[in-house]
Amino acid sequence: MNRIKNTPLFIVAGILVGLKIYILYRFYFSLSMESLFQEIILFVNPIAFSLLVFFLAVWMAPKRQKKYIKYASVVITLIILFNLFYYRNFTDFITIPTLFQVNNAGDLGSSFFSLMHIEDVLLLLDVVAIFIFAKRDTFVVKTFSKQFKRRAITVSLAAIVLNLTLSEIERPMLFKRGFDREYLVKNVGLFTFHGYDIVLTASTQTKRLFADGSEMNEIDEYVEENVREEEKPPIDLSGVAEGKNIVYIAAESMQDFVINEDLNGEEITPFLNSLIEESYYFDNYYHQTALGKTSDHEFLLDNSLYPLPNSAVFFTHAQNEYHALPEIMSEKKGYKSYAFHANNISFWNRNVMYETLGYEDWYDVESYEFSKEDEIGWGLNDKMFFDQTVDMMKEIDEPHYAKLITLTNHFPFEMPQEEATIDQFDSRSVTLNQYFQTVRYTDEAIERFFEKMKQEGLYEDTIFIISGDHYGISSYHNESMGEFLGKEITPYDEAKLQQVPFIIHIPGHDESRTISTVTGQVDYKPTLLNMLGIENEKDIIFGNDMFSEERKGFIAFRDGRVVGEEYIYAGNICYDAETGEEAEEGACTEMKEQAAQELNYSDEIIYGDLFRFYDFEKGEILVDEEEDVEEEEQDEEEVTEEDADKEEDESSEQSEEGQNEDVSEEDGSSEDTEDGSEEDGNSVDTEEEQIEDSSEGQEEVSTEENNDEQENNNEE
Ligand code: GP9
Ligand code: MN
Repeated sequence: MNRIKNTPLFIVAGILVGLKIYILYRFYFSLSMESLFQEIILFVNPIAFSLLVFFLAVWMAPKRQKKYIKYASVVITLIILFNLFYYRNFTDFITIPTLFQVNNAGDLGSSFFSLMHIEDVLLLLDVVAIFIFAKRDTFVVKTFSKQFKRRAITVSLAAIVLNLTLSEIERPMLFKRGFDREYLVKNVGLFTFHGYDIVLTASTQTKRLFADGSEMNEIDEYVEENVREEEKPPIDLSGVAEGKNIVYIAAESMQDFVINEDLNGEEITPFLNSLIEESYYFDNYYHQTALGKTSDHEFLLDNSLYPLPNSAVFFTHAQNEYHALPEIMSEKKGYKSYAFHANNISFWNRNVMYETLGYEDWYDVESYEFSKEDEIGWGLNDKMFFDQTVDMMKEIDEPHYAKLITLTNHFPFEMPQEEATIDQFDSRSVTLNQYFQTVRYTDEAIERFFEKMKQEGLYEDTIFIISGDHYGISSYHNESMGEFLGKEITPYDEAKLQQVPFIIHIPGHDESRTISTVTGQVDYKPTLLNMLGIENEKDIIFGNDMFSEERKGFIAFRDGRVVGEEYIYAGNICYDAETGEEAEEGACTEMKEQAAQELNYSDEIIYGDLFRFYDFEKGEILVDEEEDVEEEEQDEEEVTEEDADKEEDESSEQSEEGQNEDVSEEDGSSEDTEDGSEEDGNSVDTEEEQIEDSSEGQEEVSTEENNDEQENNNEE
């Protein structure tokens, strides 16, 4: 008993609050637990965090110690409760940007009391206990020895390091990639997550703050000279999709090497192979994704901008202004866009980003009915996913753009063997061996989808686009991949392995063709817009219509690799694109430099949120009217003050001649400003001057910064 009584108060508080947070994670939030390892992290994290917070008390004098312990427990509890109420309303955690979204805060306010549950009282018990202990001096509060302080800090820091190490093992690059707020909270805890969010918001806002739109001049010029096409593509599909529904299927991790390929004499993707016979098939089409994987591919497709080098843009820049496909399709042709994906909508921050990009609505895991037996790998199997999606598609508005994202063929490509319809490959890589089975499963699911679309009478009026989002088999499996392909994998082959299938199937359209020009995800937006007959000449894009002959001629990867029509730059070697032989030095230089420049421009747009300054109709930089009005008002105020001064001066008998001259000069200029045309002319001039001045400075800064980032990325 004495021993317990001798325990310092901060330790008791640390344990109580830590346990409370654990109980909250485990029983109040509905966090999905995938493994025992995850369970361990979920327990270690709150204890580690709480110990760190309360152990800081050892550095304080006894009186302050008590206060600190009491207040810390209150603040932690308030943060917890606010998150809990928010979670009950939005199944998500609070972030700074969402907190400032008026409707979010409003929603929460109006339903505040209905979000409180009786069991929430339990979350206050520790605070009450801590207050009583502090008042009655139940536990020790004293000045601690230096040695004790050092030990306390070491223990708490060690607990945090343990937590971060475990979470890094569970989810590598968690902070860089973001994934999902639920993953972050599960692995590093609510409070570290809030810290991360604050740092993230501050850094994105700072970069945004320094941009003034002048940067767009150079970017617009580049796009005009190098990207925008003058001629219509020779295969004129312009307008072919007009008024039709568009269905885009993102086949998870589907690479092109499986198409028209056999395993033990059996076709791996029999349905897609047969579909290709009646479609446009691009067999030299590349994914260009980075850390944000599936979400990067979605970003590339909708915007024709590049993903970011060091973070998932869906996560870090979801509040930016974009000029995305769904928005343009809606404005120009009245299309409504929908996304279907049987995962949590907060994964990759899709709930926020879809709204930004102009999606009308989305259907996530909550919209699908299934039990545990219907799951393969990451969730609902693709066959049931498509079945239920067709039913939902009957209900959505027309014409629509529907994005369907599959899930079964996701790493680690595991599936019940009784459902597999093709043998595994036989190599040292279990991942590659299994891959063929899940790919086949998705192929069958897509076939079923087509059948059901036909049965439901939805097929004829729809244009189907099927593509892979990114690689499934990483270079880690090169040896086994080499066995499958029957050759040793060089950096050249590795680059070519980034091809994902791209198929456009137009029911009732007679022509079919395999097109082998170098194309990539950045080309999707202009291609689709042309097919829809949408004029979009002034857009800022980095891709071309895939059917065009007037193409840039290269596809830039985020890691510095570039695939061109004649050369491929990979692994710091320039290869002949045709033969895979090393080419003469310098053959890749021009293409490489242009690719790097494009990536920089794209990054500048995203970091600076530059589209808020650009008029996409006119292809001009927007003049900030608000700022102009403010400036005008300020000018007017100054003039009035000066007039008042002048009157004062004039009325004073001691006024000096010089002063009067000054005033009359200023007075003269004020007359000029009254003349509307003069004023306009003046303000434009000054603005242009400012734009030129600042654009040089900013260019330098951001290019350097981006180069640095790219180098880092390359090293990784
Ligand atoms: C997640 C799914 C898979 O919802 O799209 O994402 P990935 O891990 O491939 O980026
Ligand atoms: Mn994916």
